[in-house]
Amino acid sequence: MVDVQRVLAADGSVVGAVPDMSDCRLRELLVHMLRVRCIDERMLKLQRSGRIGFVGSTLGLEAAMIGSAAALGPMDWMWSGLREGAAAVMRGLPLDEYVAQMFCNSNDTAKGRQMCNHFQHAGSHYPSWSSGIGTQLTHGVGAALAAHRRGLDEVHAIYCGDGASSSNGFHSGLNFAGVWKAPCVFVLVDNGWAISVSSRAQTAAESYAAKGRAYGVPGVEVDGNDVLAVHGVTAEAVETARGGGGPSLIVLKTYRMLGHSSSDDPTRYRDPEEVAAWAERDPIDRYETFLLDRGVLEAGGRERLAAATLAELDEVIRTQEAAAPMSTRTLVEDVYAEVPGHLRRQYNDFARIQESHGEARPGEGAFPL
Ligand SMILES: Cc1ncc(C[n+]2csc(CCOP(=O)(O)OP(=O)(O)O)c2C)c(N)n1
Ligand SMILES: [Mg+2]
Repeated sequence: MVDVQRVLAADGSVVGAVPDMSDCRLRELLVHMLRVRCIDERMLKLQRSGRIGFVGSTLGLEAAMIGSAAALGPMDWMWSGLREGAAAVMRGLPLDEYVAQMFCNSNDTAKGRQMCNHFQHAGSHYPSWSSGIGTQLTHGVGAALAAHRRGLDEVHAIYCGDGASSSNGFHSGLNFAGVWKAPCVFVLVDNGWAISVSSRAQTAAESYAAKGRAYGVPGVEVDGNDVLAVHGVTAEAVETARGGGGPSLIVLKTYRMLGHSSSDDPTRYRDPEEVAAWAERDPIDRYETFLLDRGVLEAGGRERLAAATLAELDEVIRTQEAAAPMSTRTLVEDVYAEVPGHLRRQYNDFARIQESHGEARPGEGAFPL
């Protein structure tokens, strides 16, 4: 049996060593977790009302995401799995860029080359998500190693899900990192499910943390709904990696409260009692109780913080929903310094068809040949 590291019990009582953090920093963690939840709530509503196409919910994962990402410095890198977009907001991804990506409008920095809900932000060292499971592990390790060889003080946090632990990238990534002592931290978010495959059915290993052993990468399991435990363990692993001590594998035990995505119906494959049991371990309720007991949060503080975030979000949504769609011309741009003749001809044909179906404004972006 692997011990699960914990600072706060599910009822918010203290059962481990509280990390040495100022009251202001402790409160900040709650603010960011609430932002994750508010963003999730608003995006789901937009999707359900047909205003955006797709959402991968993060309900229940707030402590795992924020506790771990908050342990990184601004020079460090964060390689997302499938659900850490709101942690990038904490690291500097502007909220309007986040929402623009959800609408895939003309402000989307991915220029519509990703499906929505796949973020990137160069400014905060947050590379673009990959829908292909597990690819980020080898990319992240390579980048960590390159940074080390160039003498840069960077740690690369590489996230993946329980399902991704069965991908090729997981094994080559951990092996590569172990052999070369790459300055990285693997954050495996075990949220109970990989679409409809239960985490228990994903592996015959005694635990996900034990998987690191084969590669000489020490593994630890943490209560992923306990933001203080997640933060403390990640901070230690980041320090080790920064000091040349090599990579670690952190397994965050948490739960995906809603479906895999807005296209999924989880009631078809999981027991409502399991979901109800995890609702009792809500990461925000737990942390709120701790902060109230400690006098760092005032009664009604959570509601006021959430209301302010929702108001900010609604303003951003209004602006981004009204923004122009991405120009279809971007389909053929950015590959060649100058769009070659054969692509211009194909695009012009396409633009004519779009116009005749009323799906594009007259002459939109057509290339004069
Ligand atoms: C290489 C590859 N295989 C299969 C899929 C289909 N797929 C998308 S998400 C997913 C499950 C991912 O589960 P997990 O890693 O636990 O992440 P979570 O969705 O729980 O955050 C699968 C199998 C894919 N995107 N890429
Ligand atoms: Mg999962």
